[in-house]
Amino acid sequence: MQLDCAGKMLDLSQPMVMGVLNVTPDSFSDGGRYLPLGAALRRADIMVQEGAAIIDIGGESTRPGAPPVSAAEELDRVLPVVERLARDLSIPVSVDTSKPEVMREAARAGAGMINDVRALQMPGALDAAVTSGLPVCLMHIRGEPATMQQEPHYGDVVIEVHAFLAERVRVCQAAGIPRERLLVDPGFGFGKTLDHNLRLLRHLDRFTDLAAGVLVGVSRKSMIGLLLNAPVDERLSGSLAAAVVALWQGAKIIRTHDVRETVQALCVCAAAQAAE
Ligand code: 7PM
Repeated sequence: MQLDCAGKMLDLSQPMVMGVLNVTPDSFSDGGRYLPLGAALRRADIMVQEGAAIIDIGGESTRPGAPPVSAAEELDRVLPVVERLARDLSIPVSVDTSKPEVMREAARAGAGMINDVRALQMPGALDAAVTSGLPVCLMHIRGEPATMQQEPHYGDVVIEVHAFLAERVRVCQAAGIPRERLLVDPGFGFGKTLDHNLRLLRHLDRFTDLAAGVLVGVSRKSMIGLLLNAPVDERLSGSLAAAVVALWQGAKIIRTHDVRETVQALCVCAAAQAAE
Protein backbone atom coordinates (compact mmCIF):
# COMPACT_ATOMS: atom_id res chain seq x y z
CA MET A 1 0.00 0.00 0.00
CA GLN A 2 1.24 3.48 -0.92
CA LEU A 3 0.39 7.05 -0.02
CA ASP A 4 0.65 9.62 -2.81
CA CYS A 5 2.40 12.60 -1.20
CA ALA A 6 2.18 15.26 -3.92
CA GLY A 7 3.64 12.87 -6.48
CA LYS A 8 6.22 11.24 -4.19
CA MET A 9 5.21 7.79 -2.98
CA LEU A 10 5.32 6.72 0.64
CA ASP A 11 5.36 2.93 0.84
CA LEU A 12 3.34 1.60 3.77
CA SER A 13 3.92 -2.10 3.13
CA GLN A 14 6.89 -1.99 5.48
CA PRO A 15 7.70 0.17 8.53
CA MET A 16 8.83 3.69 7.72
CA VAL A 17 10.66 6.37 9.64
CA MET A 18 9.61 10.04 9.70
CA GLY A 19 12.53 12.31 10.58
CA VAL A 20 11.79 15.36 12.77
CA LEU A 21 13.04 18.73 11.55
CA ASN A 22 12.12 21.41 14.09
CA VAL A 23 12.38 25.01 12.91
CA THR A 24 11.27 26.57 16.19
CA PRO A 25 13.55 29.06 18.00
CA ASP A 26 13.96 26.74 21.03
CA SER A 27 15.56 24.20 18.71
CA PHE A 28 18.33 26.58 17.54
CA SER A 29 21.63 26.23 19.30
CA ASP A 30 22.42 29.94 18.95
CA GLY A 31 18.96 31.05 20.17
CA GLY A 32 18.37 33.04 16.98
CA ARG A 33 14.93 33.74 15.54
CA TYR A 34 15.17 31.48 12.51
CA LEU A 35 16.88 28.21 11.86
CA PRO A 36 19.44 29.11 9.20
CA LEU A 37 18.25 27.50 5.96
CA GLY A 38 21.63 25.88 5.38
CA ALA A 39 21.51 24.13 8.75
CA ALA A 40 18.00 22.80 8.06
CA LEU A 41 19.02 21.49 4.65
CA ARG A 42 22.11 19.76 6.06
CA ARG A 43 20.08 18.16 8.84
CA ALA A 44 17.49 16.95 6.29
CA ASP A 45 20.21 15.53 4.02
CA ILE A 46 21.64 13.53 6.90
CA MET A 47 18.22 12.13 7.79
CA VAL A 48 17.68 11.08 4.15
CA GLN A 49 21.05 9.31 4.13
CA GLU A 50 20.13 7.62 7.39
CA GLY A 51 17.03 6.15 5.80
CA ALA A 52 14.14 8.51 6.57
CA ALA A 53 11.11 7.95 4.32
CA ILE A 54 9.63 11.38 5.01
CA ILE A 55 10.78 14.57 6.77
CA ASP A 56 8.38 16.36 9.14
CA ILE A 57 8.91 20.13 9.32
CA GLY A 58 7.46 21.87 12.36
CA GLY A 59 7.37 25.60 13.19
CA GLU A 60 4.98 25.60 16.16
CA SER A 61 6.41 24.49 19.48
CA THR A 62 3.77 22.28 21.08
CA ARG A 63 5.86 21.86 24.23
CA PRO A 64 3.72 22.26 27.38
CA GLY A 65 3.69 25.97 28.28
CA ALA A 66 5.12 27.18 24.97
CA PRO A 67 3.69 30.54 23.80
CA PRO A 68 1.29 30.53 20.82
CA VAL A 69 2.74 31.32 17.40
CA SER A 70 1.06 33.50 14.74
CA ALA A 71 0.43 32.14 11.25
CA ALA A 72 2.81 34.76 9.80
CA GLU A 73 5.58 33.69 12.19
CA GLU A 74 5.00 30.00 11.48
CA LEU A 75 5.03 30.65 7.73
CA ASP A 76 8.30 32.59 8.02
CA ARG A 77 9.88 29.64 9.79
CA VAL A 78 8.48 26.79 7.75
CA LEU A 79 7.92 27.89 4.16
CA PRO A 80 11.52 28.44 2.99
CA VAL A 81 12.45 25.00 4.32
CA VAL A 82 9.43 23.26 2.78
CA GLU A 83 10.11 24.93 -0.56
CA ARG A 84 13.75 23.88 -0.73
CA LEU A 85 13.29 20.35 0.59
CA ALA A 86 10.26 19.65 -1.60
CA ARG A 87 12.34 20.70 -4.58
CA ASP A 88 15.64 19.01 -3.67
CA LEU A 89 14.70 15.77 -1.90
CA SER A 90 13.52 12.54 -3.49
CA ILE A 91 11.38 11.81 -0.41
CA PRO A 92 8.26 13.76 0.60
CA VAL A 93 8.11 16.37 3.35
CA SER A 94 5.21 16.78 5.75
CA VAL A 95 4.32 19.98 7.54
CA ASP A 96 3.53 19.80 11.27
CA THR A 97 0.87 22.48 11.58
CA SER A 98 -2.71 23.14 12.70
CA LYS A 99 -3.20 26.41 10.82
CA PRO A 100 -5.12 26.51 7.52
CA GLU A 101 -2.91 29.31 6.13
CA VAL A 102 0.20 27.25 6.75
CA MET A 103 -1.41 24.14 5.24
CA ARG A 104 -2.36 26.06 2.10
CA GLU A 105 0.99 27.76 1.60
CA ALA A 106 2.96 24.61 2.42
CA ALA A 107 0.91 22.62 -0.10
CA ARG A 108 1.58 25.31 -2.69
CA ALA A 109 5.30 25.10 -1.86
CA GLY A 110 5.31 21.35 -2.50
CA ALA A 111 4.62 19.70 0.87
CA GLY A 112 3.48 16.09 0.50
CA MET A 113 1.58 15.59 3.77
CA ILE A 114 -0.21 17.51 6.52
CA ASN A 115 0.59 16.43 10.08
CA ASP A 116 -1.86 18.10 12.45
CA VAL A 117 -1.59 17.57 16.22
CA ARG A 118 -5.12 19.07 16.45
CA ALA A 119 -6.63 16.68 13.88
CA LEU A 120 -8.01 19.47 11.64
CA GLN A 121 -10.14 20.96 14.43
CA MET A 122 -9.03 24.58 13.98
CA PRO A 123 -11.50 26.71 11.99
CA GLY A 124 -10.76 26.37 8.27
CA ALA A 125 -8.23 23.53 8.69
CA LEU A 126 -10.49 20.77 7.37
CA ASP A 127 -11.30 22.85 4.32
CA ALA A 128 -7.63 23.66 3.67
CA ALA A 129 -6.67 20.00 3.98
CA VAL A 130 -9.45 18.86 1.63
CA THR A 131 -8.45 21.47 -0.95
CA SER A 132 -4.79 20.49 -0.75
CA GLY A 133 -5.57 16.92 -1.79
CA LEU A 134 -2.74 15.76 0.47
CA PRO A 135 -2.64 12.84 2.91
CA VAL A 136 -3.28 13.91 6.51
CA CYS A 137 -2.11 12.58 9.85
CA LEU A 138 -4.83 13.12 12.47
CA MET A 139 -3.40 13.23 16.00
CA HIS A 140 -5.30 13.09 19.29
CA ILE A 141 -4.70 15.87 21.78
CA ARG A 142 -6.60 16.53 25.02
CA GLY A 143 -6.78 20.28 25.57
CA GLU A 144 -4.24 22.79 24.26
CA PRO A 145 -0.43 22.43 24.40
CA ALA A 146 -0.13 25.21 27.03
CA THR A 147 -2.32 23.38 29.58
CA MET A 148 -2.66 19.80 28.34
CA GLN A 149 -0.44 18.23 31.01
CA GLN A 150 -2.40 19.72 33.93
CA GLU A 151 -4.06 16.61 35.41
CA PRO A 152 -5.39 14.97 32.25
CA HIS A 153 -8.25 12.61 33.09
CA TYR A 154 -10.00 9.85 31.13
CA GLY A 155 -12.52 7.15 31.91
CA ASP A 156 -10.83 4.65 29.58
CA VAL A 157 -8.07 6.39 27.63
CA VAL A 158 -7.92 3.75 24.89
CA ILE A 159 -11.67 3.85 24.23
CA GLU A 160 -11.82 7.66 24.37
CA VAL A 161 -8.82 8.28 22.08
CA HIS A 162 -10.14 5.63 19.67
CA ALA A 163 -13.60 7.26 19.63
CA PHE A 164 -12.06 10.68 19.00
CA LEU A 165 -9.94 9.46 16.08
CA ALA A 166 -12.82 7.44 14.60
CA GLU A 167 -14.95 10.59 14.68
CA ARG A 168 -12.24 12.72 13.05
CA VAL A 169 -11.80 10.08 10.31
CA ARG A 170 -15.57 10.11 9.76
CA VAL A 171 -15.61 13.93 9.52
CA CYS A 172 -12.70 13.89 7.05
CA GLN A 173 -14.35 11.24 4.91
CA ALA A 174 -17.60 13.22 4.85
CA ALA A 175 -15.62 16.28 3.73
CA GLY A 176 -13.97 14.35 0.90
CA ILE A 177 -10.72 12.91 2.25
CA PRO A 178 -10.82 9.15 1.73
CA ARG A 179 -9.71 6.87 4.56
CA GLU A 180 -6.86 5.62 2.33
CA ARG A 181 -5.35 9.13 2.54
CA LEU A 182 -5.54 9.34 6.35
CA LEU A 183 -3.17 8.31 9.13
CA VAL A 184 -4.09 8.29 12.81
CA ASP A 185 -1.89 8.94 15.85
CA PRO A 186 -2.86 8.59 19.55
CA GLY A 187 -0.64 11.59 20.40
CA PHE A 188 1.78 10.32 23.04
CA GLY A 189 2.36 13.00 25.67
CA PHE A 190 -0.39 15.31 24.41
CA GLY A 191 -2.68 15.54 27.46
CA LYS A 192 -1.75 12.13 28.89
CA THR A 193 -0.11 10.83 32.04
CA LEU A 194 2.59 8.16 31.89
CA ASP A 195 -0.05 5.57 32.65
CA HIS A 196 -2.28 6.79 29.79
CA ASN A 197 0.67 6.69 27.40
CA LEU A 198 1.57 3.14 28.41
CA ARG A 199 -2.01 1.92 27.99
CA LEU A 200 -2.17 3.49 24.52
CA LEU A 201 1.12 1.84 23.54
CA ARG A 202 -0.02 -1.53 24.90
CA HIS A 203 -3.29 -1.35 22.94
CA LEU A 204 -2.09 0.40 19.80
CA ASP A 205 -3.30 -2.54 17.68
CA ARG A 206 -6.89 -1.37 18.27
CA PHE A 207 -6.19 1.74 16.15
CA THR A 208 -4.92 0.00 13.03
CA ASP A 209 -8.30 -0.40 11.32
CA LEU A 210 -9.23 3.30 11.52
CA ALA A 211 -7.25 4.56 8.53
CA ALA A 212 -4.41 3.75 6.11
CA GLY A 213 -1.99 3.44 9.01
CA VAL A 214 -0.98 4.38 12.53
CA LEU A 215 1.80 6.94 13.05
CA VAL A 216 3.55 7.15 16.42
CA GLY A 217 5.80 9.78 18.00
CA VAL A 218 7.55 8.66 21.18
CA SER A 219 11.06 9.90 20.41
CA ARG A 220 12.76 11.50 23.46
CA LYS A 221 9.38 12.20 25.09
CA SER A 222 8.87 12.65 28.82
CA MET A 223 7.20 9.22 29.12
CA ILE A 224 10.63 7.74 28.34
CA GLY A 225 12.27 10.21 30.72
CA LEU A 226 9.89 9.28 33.53
CA LEU A 227 10.42 5.54 33.08
CA LEU A 228 14.21 5.84 32.97
CA ASN A 229 14.71 8.93 35.10
CA ALA A 230 16.78 10.21 32.18
CA PRO A 231 17.25 13.70 30.71
CA VAL A 232 16.28 14.33 27.10
CA ASP A 233 19.74 13.52 25.69
CA GLU A 234 19.76 10.09 27.36
CA ARG A 235 16.47 8.73 26.05
CA LEU A 236 17.60 7.04 22.82
CA SER A 237 17.50 3.40 23.96
CA GLY A 238 14.16 3.87 25.70
CA SER A 239 12.74 5.60 22.62
CA LEU A 240 13.89 2.71 20.41
CA ALA A 241 12.24 0.19 22.74
CA ALA A 242 8.97 2.12 22.58
CA ALA A 243 9.24 2.35 18.78
CA VAL A 244 9.71 -1.42 18.54
CA VAL A 245 6.67 -2.05 20.76
CA ALA A 246 4.64 0.36 18.61
CA LEU A 247 5.70 -1.41 15.43
CA TRP A 248 4.90 -4.81 16.95
CA GLN A 249 1.46 -3.47 17.85
CA GLY A 250 0.83 -2.43 14.24
CA ALA A 251 2.24 1.09 13.76
CA LYS A 252 3.44 1.84 10.22
CA ILE A 253 5.31 5.13 10.64
CA ILE A 254 7.60 6.08 13.53
CA ARG A 255 8.31 9.79 13.98
CA THR A 256 11.79 10.29 15.44
CA HIS A 257 14.76 12.60 15.96
CA ASP A 258 17.18 9.65 15.69
CA VAL A 259 16.68 8.29 12.20
CA ARG A 260 19.63 5.91 11.77
CA GLU A 261 19.09 4.11 15.07
CA THR A 262 15.33 3.88 14.58
CA VAL A 263 15.69 2.48 11.05
CA GLN A 264 17.99 -0.21 12.44
CA ALA A 265 15.67 -1.11 15.32
CA LEU A 266 12.65 -1.30 13.02
CA CYS A 267 14.58 -3.39 10.52
CA VAL A 268 15.25 -6.07 13.13
CA CYS A 269 11.70 -5.89 14.46
CA ALA A 270 10.17 -6.15 10.96
CA ALA A 271 12.37 -9.14 10.13
CA ALA A 272 11.13 -10.98 13.21
CA GLN A 273 7.55 -10.02 12.35
CA ALA A 274 7.92 -11.39 8.82
CA ALA A 275 9.33 -14.78 9.92
CA GLU A 276 7.03 -17.80 9.81
C1 7PM B 1 8.53 20.39 22.10
C2 7PM B 1 7.86 19.39 22.79
C3 7PM B 1 8.58 20.39 20.75
C4 7PM B 1 7.23 18.37 22.10
C5 7PM B 1 7.97 19.37 20.06
C6 7PM B 1 7.29 18.37 20.72
C7 7PM B 1 4.10 14.52 17.56
C8 7PM B 1 3.85 15.29 16.44
C9 7PM B 1 5.06 16.42 17.85
C10 7PM B 1 3.55 13.20 17.62
C11 7PM B 1 2.61 13.64 15.45
C12 7PM B 1 7.79 16.21 19.80
C13 7PM B 1 6.66 17.21 20.02
N1 7PM B 1 4.88 15.23 18.43
N2 7PM B 1 3.13 14.88 15.39
N3 7PM B 1 4.45 16.49 16.64
N4 7PM B 1 2.81 12.82 16.54
N5 7PM B 1 1.88 13.18 14.43
O1 7PM B 1 8.15 15.57 20.82
O2 7PM B 1 3.69 12.43 18.59
O3 7PM B 1 8.36 16.13 18.73
S1 7PM B 1 5.92 17.75 18.52
